[in-house]
Amino acid sequence: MLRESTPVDVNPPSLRIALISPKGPLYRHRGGIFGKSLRYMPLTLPTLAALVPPELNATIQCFDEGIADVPMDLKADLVGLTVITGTAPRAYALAAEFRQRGIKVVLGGPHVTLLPDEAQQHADSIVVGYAEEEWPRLLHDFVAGRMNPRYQQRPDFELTGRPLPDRSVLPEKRYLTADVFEATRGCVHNCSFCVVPAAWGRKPWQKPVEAVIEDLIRRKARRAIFIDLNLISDKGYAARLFEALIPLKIQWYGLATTLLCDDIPLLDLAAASGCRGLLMGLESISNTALKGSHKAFNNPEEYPRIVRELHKRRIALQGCFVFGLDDDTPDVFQKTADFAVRCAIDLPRFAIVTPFPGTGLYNELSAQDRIFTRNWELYDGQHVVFQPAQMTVDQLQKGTEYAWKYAYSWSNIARRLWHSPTAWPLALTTNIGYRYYAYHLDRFYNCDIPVLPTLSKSAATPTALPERPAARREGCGTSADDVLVSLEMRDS
Ligand code: B12
Ligand code: SF4
Repeated sequence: MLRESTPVDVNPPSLRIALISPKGPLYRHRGGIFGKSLRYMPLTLPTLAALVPPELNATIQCFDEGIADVPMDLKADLVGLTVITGTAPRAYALAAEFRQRGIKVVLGGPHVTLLPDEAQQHADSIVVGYAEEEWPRLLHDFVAGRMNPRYQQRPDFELTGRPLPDRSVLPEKRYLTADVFEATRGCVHNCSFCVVPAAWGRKPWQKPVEAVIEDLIRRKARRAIFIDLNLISDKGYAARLFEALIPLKIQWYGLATTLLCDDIPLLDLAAASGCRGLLMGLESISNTALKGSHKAFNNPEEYPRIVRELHKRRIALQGCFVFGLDDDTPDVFQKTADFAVRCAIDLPRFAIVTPFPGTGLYNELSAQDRIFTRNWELYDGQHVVFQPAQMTVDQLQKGTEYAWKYAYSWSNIARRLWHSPTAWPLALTTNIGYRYYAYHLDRFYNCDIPVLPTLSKSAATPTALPERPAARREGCGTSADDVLVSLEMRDS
């Protein structure tokens, strides 16, 4: 099988596949928040590339629009696009352009899994759910001239026996790190705003621990990022993984729920295995709001202890809060930001709650007719897309901005850092990066990318996009060079 990290013309092989991760307002090579200092290699395209059956003798080109736009003269027999909600307009526009040129288009990813009927209208075929079995099946069918319009993950799907991601399909030098790993998928919880249970159910899938270790050793990784949304979904598996990591003597960063700090032996094991930073979804300091979001296992009274337990073990915390839950009143911003400072959270983050389609929250707000835009580009945790219960759209937007500025004022950075377990220079650099971001939200975040600037105009309006509301800014990100910071996921 031929693999290319940069697109070059080759003699026509039996099958030319192009895999694309389309850009969105946040993740794009110019103007977004993920500059090189924050950009780590995405795993979706390397995972899909590794799944292409060798017997097809395919040429695979991969394009991550976080580092460069897809070239206009792309030549391929089949294009596969990965789609999240925020990138759906761009993905659909690219799909229309390629289809107009006679190239078959396959769509997959979280948004396709959440809204398959919508995605179907923009593709020759879609893959719903995880694609480890269906993508190779689709490719064989394509070559045989009988590709189906839809492939669906089977109920007995497992992550065992899958090939390791092929990171050579992306140019490693364009990323801060390619040492990005995945041990598990899914989550056992059911938080109402979360895409994971909505898209994939509540089963925790696991790669064999040996396969994860093999991947780490093969990469000679010293500092690893685990993208798993909740590494401790299955505590038994987590313990086995952490034990197996100890001999590697690496440092690692990942995501877990606050429940890790209820299990001190597991927390000790995580620390011993090299855990140096965790992202946790604290979400709210209101028990009522947490209960309403089906996340009652978070207890705000415990947050100070959680921070202390982590700091004792030299683990830094990126603590994420969301604003706009129905229990939130206009004083929530000051109270939450104050709380984050008092608790000495290393990196507090504030997002606007987003009702991603398919989630319980979306269904609830939709039934109450409170969603005022379905322009998917705005579904990113940075924009208000629904009518909040106890404040105006503007209060929610501006209040979130205020919380950022408050938490990252010089005096509050100093108060938080006093307790930080991270080496001072790094902790300070990271906080300065966040501070810069907090004070330039408008500049960093806007939806100013044309849906299809590089390709022909004919396909620029394939979707009737809904209106863009005036209220749009905010963001969460930084230019600081810290892998923990780059864990930009909103979960756990
Ligand atoms: C790593 C990650 C990132 C990274 C890298 C993103 C990237 N381009 O890969 C960064 C930090 C940049 C990022 C940013 C954001 N992310 Co993100 N991210 C993830 C995360 C944790 C892992 C993705 C991953 O690599 N998974 C491993 C691969 C192997 O799995 P996969 O992508 O699902 O692919 C499998 C299938 O879906 C399918 N598949 C996927 N694509 C395709 C395409 C084809 C053709 C086929 C056949 C199959 C297929 O096959 C694969 C193998 O089974 C996911 C959560 C999750 N677990 O999915 C969130 C997630 C994708 N992110 C999410 C969000 C909201 C964001 C942000 C908006 C957050 C923010 N406010 O900053 C930004 C937006 C970025 C953008 N593109 O505009 C949401 C998306 C929700 C939605 N409906 O849109 C998710 C699902 C998290 C969540 N629970 O809310 N993210
Ligand atoms: S928010 Fe976190 S804990 Fe809740 S379902 Fe999603 S991944 Fe699981």
